[in-house]
Amino acid sequence: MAGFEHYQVIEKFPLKGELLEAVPYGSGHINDTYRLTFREDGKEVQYILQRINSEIFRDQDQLMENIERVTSFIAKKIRKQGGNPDRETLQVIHTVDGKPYYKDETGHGWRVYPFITDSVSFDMAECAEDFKQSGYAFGNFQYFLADFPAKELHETIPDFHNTVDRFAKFRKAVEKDVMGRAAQVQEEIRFLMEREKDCHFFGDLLAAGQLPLRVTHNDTKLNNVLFDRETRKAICVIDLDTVMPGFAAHDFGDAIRFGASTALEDEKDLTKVSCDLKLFEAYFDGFMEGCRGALTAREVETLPMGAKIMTMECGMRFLTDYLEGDTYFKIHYPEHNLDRTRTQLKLVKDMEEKWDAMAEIVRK
Ligand code: ADP
Ligand code: GN1
Ligand code: MG
Repeated sequence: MAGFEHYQVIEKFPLKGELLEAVPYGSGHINDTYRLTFREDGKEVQYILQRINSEIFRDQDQLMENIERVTSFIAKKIRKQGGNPDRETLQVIHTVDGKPYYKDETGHGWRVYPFITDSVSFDMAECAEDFKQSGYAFGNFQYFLADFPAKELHETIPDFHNTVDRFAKFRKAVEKDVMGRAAQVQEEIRFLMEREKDCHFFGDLLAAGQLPLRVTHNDTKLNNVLFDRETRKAICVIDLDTVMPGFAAHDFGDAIRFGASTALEDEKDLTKVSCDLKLFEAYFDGFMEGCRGALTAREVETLPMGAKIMTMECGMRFLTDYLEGDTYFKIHYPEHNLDRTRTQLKLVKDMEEKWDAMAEIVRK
């Protein structure tokens, strides 16, 4: 099959039948994802095969342990509610040796999930109702995990949403300027430097005992939720690599950053990029419904700040990667990370201008 060469990996998993197709799938920035189609007893059966990014996820045993624990915990809750765990949560398919993933000779981990059939994911919200659905799914995800023993989860990427630490790494990248790109992005650097104090917001509240740590998803982009193709209901939260203790407002905020934007994350025409308050409100409603009253009043109050800080942090991460020579996020052309940076900074500016309206939506 054109572009696919990992046949020896497939053999490590108990997948039966004739392989009809293996194609790259989805638009994630981190892992290499393939959709496999087999013909088994006259029926077509599909799977997701993923090469886990071993540069980013250093301890893949711990990573897969987290995912198995979280998915089996969620599956029990789904069953109790009369739902269908085959459709509403990911489930890890073990290797023929009974392991949760296969490590190849180069140290890369590979895992297989059943493909959730008749599902789609979106890189942009097509309507407020879809986005509200995804808010419900992520709120519900948090609700399901509210009594999960958070301390037993491994930190798969240390300091993942520690914005103060992200800022320090960004500053270092500017100082080192290994690619000689800093001169070209002075405006973007200044924009972020002027907002350094915002980076402390959540850490300070935690230290003051004003916010709880919860089990959060930490990567709540719209394309990390699968929708039923027919009913357009959000069915399953995916991409569980970063499930760790965190703040509810970070999960809310990262979703707003990506899904309430009126343009794609890498749109070049910045006049198209803004934060749509109707989408913001729809997500808020869905998220609150999904959380089922679990959030404290203080947490709810911090949700708009979660949106601003997650957007700023993501812009900072894209710019750091651009300055460091594009070693973290997958890029499809040389200035991809710079285009992504610019949309995020435009969104931060737009959120600052719409601040009162955002605060009013969560106050009501
Ligand atoms: P990344 O970390 O690179 O973002 P994801 O786990 O999010 O990887 O997978 C990339 C894309 O593959 C998703 O956005 C989704 O479209 C699709 N996908 C992942 N897992 C499944 C699954 N079990 N069933 C159907 N589609 C899936
Ligand atoms: C990455 O894996 P993916 O594409 O869903 C990244 C997120 C960023 C996002 C920006 C593990 O998410 O943190 O917010 O790109 N995931 C990781 O689009 O770094
Ligand atoms: Mg993803």
